[in-house]
Amino acid sequence: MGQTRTLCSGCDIYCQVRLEVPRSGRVGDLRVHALDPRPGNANICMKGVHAPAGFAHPDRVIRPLRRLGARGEGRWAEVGWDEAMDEIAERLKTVVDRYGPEALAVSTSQWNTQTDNGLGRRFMNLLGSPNWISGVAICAGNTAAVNRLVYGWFPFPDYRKTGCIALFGHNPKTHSWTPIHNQIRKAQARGARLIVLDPRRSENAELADLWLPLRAGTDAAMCFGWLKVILDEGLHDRGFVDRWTVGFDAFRRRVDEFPLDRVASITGVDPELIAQAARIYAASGPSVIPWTPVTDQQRNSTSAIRLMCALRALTGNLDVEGGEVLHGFHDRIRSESSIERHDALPPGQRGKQLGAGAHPAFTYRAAEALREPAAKVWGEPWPNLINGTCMANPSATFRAMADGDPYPVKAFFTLGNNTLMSFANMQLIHRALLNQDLLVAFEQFRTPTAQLCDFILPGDAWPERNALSDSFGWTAIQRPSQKAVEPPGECRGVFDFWRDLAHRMGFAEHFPWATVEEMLDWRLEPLGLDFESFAEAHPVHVGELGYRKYERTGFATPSGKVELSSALLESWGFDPLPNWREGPAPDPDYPLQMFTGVREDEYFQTGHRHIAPLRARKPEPRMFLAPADAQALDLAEGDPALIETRHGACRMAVAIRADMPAGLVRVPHGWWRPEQAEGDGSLSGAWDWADAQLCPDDEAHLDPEQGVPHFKGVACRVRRAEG
Ligand SMILES: Nc1nc2c(c(=O)[nH]1)N[C@H]1C(S)=C(S)[C@@H](COP(=O)(O)OP(=O)(O)OC[C@H]3O[C@@H](n4cnc5c(=O)[nH]c(N)nc54)[C@H](O)[C@@H]3O)O[C@H]1N2
Ligand SMILES: Nc1nc2c(c(=O)[nH]1)N[C@H]1C(S)=C(S)[C@@H](COP(=O)(O)OP(=O)(O)OC[C@H]3O[C@@H](n4cnc5c(=O)[nH]c(N)nc54)[C@H](O)[C@@H]3O)O[C@H]1N2
Ligand code: SF4
Ligand SMILES: [Mo]
Repeated sequence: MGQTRTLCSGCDIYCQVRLEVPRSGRVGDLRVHALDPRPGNANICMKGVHAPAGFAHPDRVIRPLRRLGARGEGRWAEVGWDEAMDEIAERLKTVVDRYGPEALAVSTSQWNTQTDNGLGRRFMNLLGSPNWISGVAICAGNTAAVNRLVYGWFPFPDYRKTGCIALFGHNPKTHSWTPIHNQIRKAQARGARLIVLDPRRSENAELADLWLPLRAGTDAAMCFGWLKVILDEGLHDRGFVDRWTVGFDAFRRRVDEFPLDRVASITGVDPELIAQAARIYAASGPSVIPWTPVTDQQRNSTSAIRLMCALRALTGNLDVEGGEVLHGFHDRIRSESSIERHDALPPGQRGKQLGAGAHPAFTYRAAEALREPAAKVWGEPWPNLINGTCMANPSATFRAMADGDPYPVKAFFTLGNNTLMSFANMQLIHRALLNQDLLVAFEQFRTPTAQLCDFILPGDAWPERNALSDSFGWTAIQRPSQKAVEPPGECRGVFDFWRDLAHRMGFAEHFPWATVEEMLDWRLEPLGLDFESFAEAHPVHVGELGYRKYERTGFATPSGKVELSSALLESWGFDPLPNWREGPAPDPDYPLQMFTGVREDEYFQTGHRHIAPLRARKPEPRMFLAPADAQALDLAEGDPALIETRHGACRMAVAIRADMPAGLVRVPHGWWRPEQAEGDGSLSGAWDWADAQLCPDDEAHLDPEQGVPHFKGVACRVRRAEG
C-alpha cells in the first residue's frame, strides 16, 4: 500500500491526514489515518474516517447528467462531459446576450471543491458578473470583511501561546473542528483560561473556567458590557489607543450607554459574572476571541464583530504572540486573490452587484474603498479573505433570480453548495431556482438543489485531486493535499469546469493551464519548487509572520489605524459606531425562540447522510427542548413535533435536553433524506426537515450593514405533530 498526505475536506478545517492507498486503486478501499495518532494530537473525526464509504456510494454522480422532463421530476440522461459543457456554454451565451453578464450568478463553497484556485472569480470578472454568493456570507467570509473594515485583515488566534480563550458560542469538540478542539484543550492544560458564552450548557461550557449563559442573539450587547468594564477600570492599552486608533472618544461615549444593568437586562446574565469575564479576558492575556459563526448569523452581526475587533485591539491582543495575528499572504506563493482578477471587472459592472446598495459591508463597495490601503500594506489590492470580501448579498441575489428585481438573473451555477437549504428563506430560493433559464450543479450527489437543475456535473473528491490550501486566504500557512486515487467515471475537478467553460466563452488566453498540477506549479514558482517537490518537502509551510507589523506599515484601512468609528460606514448612511438594535416585539402567538446550529458530529452541514455507519448513529433530526418546555407542551422524548415560525414549518422528533434553557429551541441544520427517490415533490425530505424554511430574511431579521439573516433567536412555537 502507498501513502499520501492529504487534506480532508470533509469539513472546512482541513485536517491533514495520511491516506493508505489500496492496490485496488478504488476510493472506497482507502484508509484514513491521523498524521499524529497520539490522543490529544489526532486531528481526525468520524466524518474523515468514513469518507471513503461516502465516495464509493452507489448514488454518487459519476457521469454528467442532463435533465429530462420537468424540473425536479427526477429523470436524467447521461451525457459526455464535452457535450454537457458545449450546451452549458451555448445556453450561457444566450442568457448573457439577452440580459447581460450580470444575469449569471454563482454560489459555491470553495472549501469542498478545492481546485478553484481563484478561477471562478476570474471567469466571472472576465465575463462581467459581480454576482458571486457563498455560504461564507454567513460563515467566516463576512467576519473577514468586517474585520477588514476595522483593521484591514482577519486575524488568526495563536493558541500555542495564549493565556485566555473566549468562545462566543463557538463550540469545537471531538467530532467538530477537531484540530481547534485539540488546541483549546492543550492551551487549557498549559493553564490558559477558558470563558464560554452560550445559552446552552455546551461541551465547552462544561470545561470552562467561566460560563456566561447569555440569551440567544445578544452577543453584541455582551461585548458592550465587557468594554464598559475594561474602559471603566482602565484595563485597556492607552499607548495603543493614542497611537493606533481613530474614534476612541466617540466609541467610549457609545460604550458608556451600556452600564452593566442594561447589559444584564438584555443578555440575562448576572452583572458580576459579566465583569468577572471581562477582567479575566483583559488581564490574563495574551488573549484570543476565536472567530465564531454564531455572530455571523445575527441581526447585530456587524456590530458584534466590530466590538470583538475593538476588544482585541484595545486590550493589546492584536498582532502579538499568543494573541491574534494578522498573517498576510505567503510572500512567495501566488495567492488565489491575485489570480481572481477583480481589476478586470469594469467599475460599472461592479456597481451592479446585487444587494450592495442596501447592505455594502462585504461587497465590492467595501473592497473598492479598501483597495489602496490593502495594496500598500499587504501588497494585494483585492485580498479576498475567506473568499468573503467581494460578495453579492445572497437574499438580494435570490430575489433577482425569482422576481427579476432590480434586474433578471437567469443563469445560476451551484458548485459544492446545497444552495436551496443553505441560506435563509428556502421558499424564496426554491422560486429563484425554478425561474432560471440555465441551472447547473457541480456535485457529488443528487441533492435537493441538484434535483432542480438542468445539468449535474460530477465532481471529484478530496482523495482524488491535488490541491494547495492557505485556509482560504486567511493565513500564511500553506499545506499541500496529495491525490491518492483516480476519480471514478467522468468525475473532474472544479478547475476543469472553469477552464473548459472559459475556453468555450473566449477566455482561453486567461486560462493557459492544461491541468490543475500545472497551475499549482505556477503558483509555487516564486518559491522555486513545483507542486510534487513542495508536497514532499513541506507538509506545512509557513510564510514569514512577525508581530506588530503595523508599526512599519500602518493598518490596511483608510486612516491607517484601527477604526473604532468608521467613516466608511458613515458615508454609506450607517451608524459609524457599533450599536445595539432590538429585534421585533414579542409575538404572543410564537412565544418560544429558536436557533439553528449545534453541529451534528456525524455530518458536515447538509452532507454525509448517505453514509450508512454515520446515519445509523443518528437516523433522524431532533429539535432540542428544555425539560420545562417539553413538559408544558406535553411532549415526551422522541415524540414527533411541528416547529413553526411566521415564515415556515418543519416536522421532527423532540429531544429533551437538560443543557437547554427554558424558552429556547434548537433546530439542527441541513437535514434531508438522500435515500428517498426524487420526483415526488418532497425534494427527498427537504420540505420536511430543512431548517432554511424556518428562517426569514425580511429586513427585521437582517443585519443592516451586511444583510445577513438572524439565525440565533427567531420567534417560534412547537406542538405535537400527528402521525
Ligand atoms: N439555513 C442555514 N443555512 C446555513 C447554515 C445554517 O446553519 N442554517 N450554516 C451556514 C454555514 S456555517 C456554512 S459553513 C454553510 C455551508 O455551506 P456549504 O459548504 O455549501 O455546505 P452544504 O450546503 O452542505 O453543501 C455542500 C455540498 O457540496 C457537496 N460536496 C462535498 N464535497 C464536494 C466536492 O469535493 N466536490 C463537489 N463538487 N461537491 C462536493 C456536498 O454533496 C454538498 O451537497 O452553510 C451556511 N448556511
Ligand atoms: N461534526 C461537524 N462539525 C462541524 C460542522 C458540521 O456540520 N459537523 N460544521 C463546521 C462549520 S461550517 C462551522 S461554521 C462550525 C460551527 O460550529 P460552532 O461554532 O461550534 O457552532 P454551532 O455548533 O452551530 O453552535 C455552537 C454553540 O452556539 C450556541 N448558541 C446558539 N445561539 C447562540 C447565540 O446567540 N450566542 C452564543 N454566544 N451562542 C449561541 C449553541 O448553543 C451551541 O452550543 O462547525 C464546524 N464543524
Ligand atoms: S474535522 Fe473531520 S471532517 Fe473535518 S477535516 Fe478533520 S477529519 Fe475531515
Ligand atoms: Mo460554517
